[in-house]
Parts: sequence; C-alpha cells; structure tokens
Amino acid sequence: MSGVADDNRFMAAALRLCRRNLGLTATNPSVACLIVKDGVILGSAVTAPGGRPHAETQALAEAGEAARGATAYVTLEPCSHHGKTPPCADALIAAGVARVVVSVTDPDERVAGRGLSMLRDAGIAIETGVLEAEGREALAAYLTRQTKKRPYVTLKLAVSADGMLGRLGTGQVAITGPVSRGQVHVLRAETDAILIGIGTALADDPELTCRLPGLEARSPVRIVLDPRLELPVASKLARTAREVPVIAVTTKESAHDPALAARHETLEAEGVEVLTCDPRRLDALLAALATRGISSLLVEGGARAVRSFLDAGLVDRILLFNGAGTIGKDGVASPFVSGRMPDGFSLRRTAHYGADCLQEYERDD
Ligand code: AOF
Ligand code: ZN
Repeated sequence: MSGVADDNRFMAAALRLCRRNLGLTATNPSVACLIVKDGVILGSAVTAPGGRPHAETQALAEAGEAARGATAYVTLEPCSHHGKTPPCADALIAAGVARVVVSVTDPDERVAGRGLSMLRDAGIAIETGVLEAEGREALAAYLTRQTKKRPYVTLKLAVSADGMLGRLGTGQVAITGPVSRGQVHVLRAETDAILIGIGTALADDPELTCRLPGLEARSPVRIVLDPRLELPVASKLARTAREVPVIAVTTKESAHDPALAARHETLEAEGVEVLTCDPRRLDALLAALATRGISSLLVEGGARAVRSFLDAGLVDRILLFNGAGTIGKDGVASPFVSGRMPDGFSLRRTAHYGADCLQEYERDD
C-alpha cells in the first residue's frame, strides 16, 4: 500500500530522471516512467533520444512479468494515440499494472485526458496531479509549445558588478567564471535552440555549442537574427554549420535585393540555412520555430535582441548571472540588472557559482 509520501518520493525521482533527456527528444517531451512494487523500482526509463520509444514501454520491458500488480509513476499522462508507436496506455493495461500515478495531463489534442480514461476503463486506479508544479516546470518547454504554439523562451545574461554586458568593440570579455560557464553549457545541452542578434555574432564571434566533455552532441540549433545577412562565412558559426545547424533569419524583402541574394547563396553554400521571416516579427518567428518542433529557446544576447524579446512579451524566464568583476569605461550597459528587473517577473531561485551569483526570474502568469 503506497501512501502520499511514497507517491511524492517516486514522482520526485521520475521528475529528476526525465530531465536527463531534455533537449534530446524534440519534438516529443522528455518523459520518465518508474514501475514500482512493494517499494522497489522494477523498471525505469526516460523517452529515448529522438523521441521514441516512449518512457513507459521501455520501463515495462525492464520490469517484465513483475509489472503485474505494480504501480507506474509517469511524469506525463500516458499517450492514447497510435502515432509513430502504439499507445502507452494500452501497454500499461496489457502489462497488468494495478495503479498509474501521473504528474501532468497531456495537452496534446490526440491525448488530452484520453490516456487516463483508457486506463480507468480498464479498471486501473489513477492518481493525477502528483507534484504537478514540479512536473509543469520539468515539462515547461513542451507545455508552452503545445498551448502557446511557441517555444519556452529563456533569456540568459551575464552582467558585471557595474552592470555591463561586455566592452564595446573588444570581442568577448569574461564576466563570469568557469563554474557559471559550465552551467551555461548544461543549459545549452538541455535546450532545442539558441538565438543571438547579428550585432553579437559580429562582435563576439561565438560558437554557441555545448562543449562539456561527453555532451558535445547535445548542442542546440543556432539561430542568428540577421536581416541583412551579414554573418561572415569565416565566422565560427558558419564554419561549423555542417556539424551543428545554423539558421540565419532574414526578411522576405532580402530576396529582391541582389546584394543580399548573393549573400543568401554564399551562406547556403556553407551549410547555413536562410529562413525568411521578418526578424522584427518575433511572434511569427517563434511560431515558425514551434512548427519545426522547437520547444525551448535560449536567447543569449545582445542587449538589442534581449530588449526585443521583452518588448514583445515573449520571455518566460530570465537567468541573470552576476559576475564579481567590473568592466569600467567603454562598457555596454545591460538593459536591466539585479534589483531593477523588468515588470512581471519574480525571483524564483538564487545559486552561487564560484564568485558569481545566478538569479532565476520567472514570468508571473
Ligand atoms: C508518452 N510517453 O515518453 C512521451 C509521450 O509522435 P509520437 O507517436 O511519438 O507521439 C508524440 C506524442 O506522445 C507527444 O506529443 C506527447 O503527447 C506524447 N509523448 N507520451 O506516453 C512518452 N514522450
Ligand atoms: Zn506513449
């Protein structure tokens, strides 16, 4: 007999597990499933890279015959549709589980409560909403794409103690230390796409990949807002475009400008995808990215791109890495600093990474 404390404990474990494949399962969410009997975990799995197989079928396969009479803990409602794989609800019924505990119901219109109904109709006991707030956080990217038809947007800024993002015309300046940088690379690994403005691409020549040992294959798609297609073919982004995709976003009018048309061709020859979607219409761009299955977007600057996303009301979370050092004169001022944040965001968490302090703010609604 499992009580509320056990349900919370096993769901917490499942929610930790599902984070493992964040950024790897697009367009699917990363879901985790535990098969538990008499307090023992008999099977555990997370949605496979690429999105299939789903978590439940793998966890059930691991538990085998022992799944009969067990409890399944699933972070998202089991699917009920015949998509690229048969319904997980059917697999749970066939395996003879006695009880299914779910954190979040699935807004996918092919599922939306049907998974739970199928289980209930088969006589399986159901518990939903277990650790739902934590579940919604773990599934935020997927839930945002499903319900708002756009990716979940995180702004990441590194700000010096005197409120600067960098120094004018000097390329990349170290504002935060190695531990914070490691955290940013973890974030990149968990994110489907990363975006910067052309100003930052030209000034910093960043690569925007995840370079943590062992996680290099988890680099996000890299996007540059580049209305006039100024991304140099010699930039690190263009030079690595065949290994990790790069998308340059330009305007439809650019197709009628012969100079831009030539740059368009040159970039494409380097393997850069040119997407025509007005970079000033961020809502349209985000809708296009969501249609491609991108559920999470990390905006890494510069000041102008950050402002545009905030002005368009398209930011879900702000990660402010506060460095200990100062930049001094010629600094590029951050659009906001700790203590003077945009309206509508509340501080959720702080963490210390070496001499740096990370503050995580979340949109209030
Ligand atoms: C589950 N377990 O591990 C995941 C689920 O294209 P398909 O057939 O793979 O279906 C994608 C949908 O499956 C997705 O939109 C979401 O509703 C669900 N994801 N469901 O039972 C899982 N990843
Ligand atoms: Zn499924």
